[in-house]
Amino acid sequence: MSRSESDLEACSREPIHIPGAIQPHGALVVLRPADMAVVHASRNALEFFGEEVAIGRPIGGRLAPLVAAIREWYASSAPVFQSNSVEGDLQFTAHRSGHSIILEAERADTRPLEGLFSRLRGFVEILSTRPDPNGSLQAAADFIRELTGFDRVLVYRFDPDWNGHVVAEAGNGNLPSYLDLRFPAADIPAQARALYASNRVRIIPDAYYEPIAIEPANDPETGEPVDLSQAQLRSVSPVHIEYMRNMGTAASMSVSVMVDGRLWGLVSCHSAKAHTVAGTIRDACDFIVQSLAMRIAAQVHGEDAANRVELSRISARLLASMAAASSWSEGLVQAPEDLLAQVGASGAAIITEDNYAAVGAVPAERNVRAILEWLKTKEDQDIVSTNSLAAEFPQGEAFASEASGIIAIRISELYASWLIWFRPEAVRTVQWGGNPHKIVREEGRIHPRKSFDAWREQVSLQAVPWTEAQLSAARDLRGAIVGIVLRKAEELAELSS
Ligand code: BLA
Repeated sequence: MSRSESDLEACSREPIHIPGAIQPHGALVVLRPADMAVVHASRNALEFFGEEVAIGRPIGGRLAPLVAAIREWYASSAPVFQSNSVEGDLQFTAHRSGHSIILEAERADTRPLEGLFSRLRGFVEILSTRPDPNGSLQAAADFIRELTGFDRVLVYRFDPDWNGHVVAEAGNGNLPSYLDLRFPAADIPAQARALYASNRVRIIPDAYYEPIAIEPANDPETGEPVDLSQAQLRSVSPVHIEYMRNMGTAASMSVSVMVDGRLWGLVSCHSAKAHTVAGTIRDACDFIVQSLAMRIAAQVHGEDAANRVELSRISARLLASMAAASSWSEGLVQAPEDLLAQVGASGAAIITEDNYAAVGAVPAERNVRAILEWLKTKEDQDIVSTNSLAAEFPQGEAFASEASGIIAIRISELYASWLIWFRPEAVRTVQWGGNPHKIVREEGRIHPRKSFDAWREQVSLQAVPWTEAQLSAARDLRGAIVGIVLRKAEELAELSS
């Protein structure tokens, strides 16, 4: 069965922030700030917090110093509270959730973190001195693997459609290599990606865990379930647990790579057997990944700036050429290389009331005119673009080799003047981690695929997608041409008056 829209929607509708349960490697209580009374507690609270914690009663006794510290933090603006137990065996973390405080306890790492800071410094050094960005991705994967002891660490990058691509990997051979494989967007549905953009680190030490319920399920005052968006121990989606088991991974940790406020990718770690990483090391991983993200952002900004400079040179030459010619269309045709370079196209056609001109690789004129008829049906759009013309305009399949990608800009409504850029079909082979079209549906529910063996797909009738920058360059040129056309019209009007 192939993946349908509704399958994907079903995945992204699961409210993963309110599972009503936690994973068993720690315990959680929800406190009312006014009196530090326990409103909710996970069923295993006794095991971690001791008898001082009981639903409906303020925390006190042996935990009084902890409560005092939490009060002090609550009055401050720090987002997260962290402290170790007096014995040093537990790590407490607290954060605000609505009008409540969520306090979590986990086993602390009692091993000394010898040399962690000097190793972190060494890593930042590598980032700042390695000019090639792939070297930084690899260095981060290597370092995180060494620090956490996971079997395999992947750097996973999202494409504009939210499919993922494994761009770096460090492993010890216990798990198969996924380097260079792609994974479909639905593997990490939209609500999970949104959550991961705000809460950057998550761990599932044992995919065979039994969830621990939070009691009571709903707040007696508000009737709302506990929002675990920012919790460390949140019990994870059963679909994802199944996914991990199918993948042969019993443990997973992933850290969000945020670039310019957007989820760029994840550093995703796995082990074949259950494996845990203490909070301190997870924090170090977050630091490593955010340092990597800054390096990536610097790279992206550098490339953008260089492209903008190049583009402004091209645009300036096109404007000069149009100004010198008797018409805008003639001006563009006289600078064919710049016309194509403006958006990175292989061909362009200009259709005006009384003229037809083409440069580079374009379909036959009658086919361009057929595209034009289709464009005219898009009355409200001044710019139309696609990287798969045949998908929207089936007739286009016949000339996909010149025109799988188009950007069309409407210059004049009145005379149906258009400039259309073309890109050829780029047949490519995508190597997926398992057949992404194979969705398993049993008992009325969607299940993740069972095999993640490399699966090759030939993608045809598609061009290399236009980038945001190229579309905006097309829009800019349209603005310039429309300006010229208007000015010409005014001059003509003045002459004739
Ligand atoms: C979550 N899916 C995730 C996460 C990853 C992946 C990394 C984050 C949780 C974690 O760190 O383990 C996917 N894991 C991958 C990918 C690779 C990997 C792509 O190792 C590749 C190397 N998943 C499905 C389908 C659905 C689905 C069909 O395959 C929906 C029906 C859902 N995935 C799903 C959900 C979550 C998830 C709901 C959120 C889990 C949570 O945080 O509660």
